[in-house]
Amino acid sequence: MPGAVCPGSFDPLTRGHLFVIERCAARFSELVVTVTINPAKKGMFSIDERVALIEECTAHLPTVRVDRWEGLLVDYLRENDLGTIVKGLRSDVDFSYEVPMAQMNRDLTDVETLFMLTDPQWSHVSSSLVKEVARLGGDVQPFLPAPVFAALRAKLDS
Ligand code: COD
Repeated sequence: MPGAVCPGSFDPLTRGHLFVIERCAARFSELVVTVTINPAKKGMFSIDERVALIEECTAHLPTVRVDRWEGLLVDYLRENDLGTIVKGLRSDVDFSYEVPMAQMNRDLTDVETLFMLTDPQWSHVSSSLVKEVARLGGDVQPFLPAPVFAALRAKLDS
């Protein structure tokens, strides 16, 4: 299959995200993990930090590269000659949120969105929940790749 894009805020990358990236990487000739920039939303991690962490955590995946994008996702696909969007699904809640975007993206440029079910052990894991639990002193190490956990600890300790 030709290349695909796996978009997200990744603030920060979790082991749920990584599960989806690893499985998609094995199924496409090229997978671009793209951090989408929303100027109205200030995250915990800067865009540079998110990109660097994803690069470190996907270094073992030769078909994966990491990029960033501000604007419509379908324009990113067009500019980079990519034909497919891949998204992780945790539950029917994700499904309800994702379907209108997938339909809108198909209306805009006929791009397809494929969904990859997450592993059940990550179905309750989100970047925002991990950050909230960590801020309140809970142990989030199981949910994060090691470099991300270290970066989160460093932020909370500074
Ligand atoms: N397991 C598996 N998948 C997961 C997990 C997990 N534990 N956690 C999250 N995911 C999936 C999400 O379902 C999502 O598909 C993806 O990973 C990214 O998640 P987040 O939380 O990092 O990022 P979001 O949901 O904030 O990203 C939304 C987008 C940035 C992809 C979307 O808003 C977008 O496409 N924006 C670009 C602008 C645009 O084109 N807008 C019009 C859309 S029609």
